[in-house]
Amino acid sequence: MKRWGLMLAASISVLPLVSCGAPGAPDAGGDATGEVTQGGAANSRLQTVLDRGQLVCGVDGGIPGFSFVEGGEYAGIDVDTCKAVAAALFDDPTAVEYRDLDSTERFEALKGGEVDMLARNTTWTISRDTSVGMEFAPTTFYDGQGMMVRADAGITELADFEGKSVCVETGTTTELNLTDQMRQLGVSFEPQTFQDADAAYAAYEAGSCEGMTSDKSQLVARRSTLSNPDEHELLEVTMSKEPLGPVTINNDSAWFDTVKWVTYALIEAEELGLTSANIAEASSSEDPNVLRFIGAEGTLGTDMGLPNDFAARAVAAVGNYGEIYERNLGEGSVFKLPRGQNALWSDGGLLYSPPFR
Ligand SMILES: N[C@@H](CCC(=O)N[C@@H](CS)C(=O)NCC(=O)O)C(=O)O
Repeated sequence: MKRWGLMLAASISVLPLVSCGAPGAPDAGGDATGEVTQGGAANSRLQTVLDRGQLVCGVDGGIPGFSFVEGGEYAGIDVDTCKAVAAALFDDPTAVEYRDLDSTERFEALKGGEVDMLARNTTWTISRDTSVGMEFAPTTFYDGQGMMVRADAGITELADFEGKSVCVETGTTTELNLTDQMRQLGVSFEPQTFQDADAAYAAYEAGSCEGMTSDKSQLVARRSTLSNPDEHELLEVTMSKEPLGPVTINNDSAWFDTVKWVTYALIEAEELGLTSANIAEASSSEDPNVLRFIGAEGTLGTDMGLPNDFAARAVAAVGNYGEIYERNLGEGSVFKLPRGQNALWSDGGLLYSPPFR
């Protein structure tokens, strides 16, 4: 298989920002309804989740490395995000009910309150963030759209799809990017759309389309489940930017802040050198950043309506981002994907947490 290339890293410049707020006096939070939700769970889904004692997390459920049932248990990088939130709230990473959602039902499930959050390979786009009514927590996997073909198909670039067909799942950025790319290249191809990923991959495997397109991480993961993985390869092409991360509903800043800062906590822990193995001893650290992070000093957690040690609980349960990545997608997994853009900013990647201050 051709190694899937990393997307061109967007160059990011890091500007020092100076906060003028008094220490320990967080800015008042508000939302589009004008409702002030800072520092508490009242009228927020945060309270609903706390009262229920369990998080309902919408996942894909069919993507090894992201969310997949193995030996009766959900596992993957998306699943670990759900577990981290449950651990932060309840000190119990198992306090999660998972709901498998397909691409077309995911946003309605969130809007209808059927799930509290999505951790489901969902790309952050302007329309989803605005008109669709979602809030995007930090990106947990920087991806890009790829194309899988049979190794012996004689297809080496998108232009080779003239008169050929591509299987794609409907309701995705994938479907839209594919149309854009082929239009730009002037290639007439036949899209075969499916609502269900299993049906799309089955059609591709049965030869009813010459190409299968999706986020590259998914293609790599799904390729491992085909009958003869070595007969399929990914083209050296990246059609889009696909920043994937957790999602909550608009106009609930207390809940959005919870999911956002638990996610950041996993990234910040890696930067601070805090792991599932050493977090229990972190209270003996002399680094004020560590002490604030774990809640041994300050009131960062309680100011948000969370346990003050919410970040430490999340890391104790699932590890820092680096541990999560290695276990599910990196060297500790069958995929052995290099970190690439998913490395910390300080290692040349794109992962960056604002300060825990
Ligand atoms: N990241 C893209 C695609 C997400 C997506 O739902 N992709 C489909 C495949 S194109 C999927 O995950 N199917 C489930 C699976 O592969 O098991 C988006 O947010 O629209």
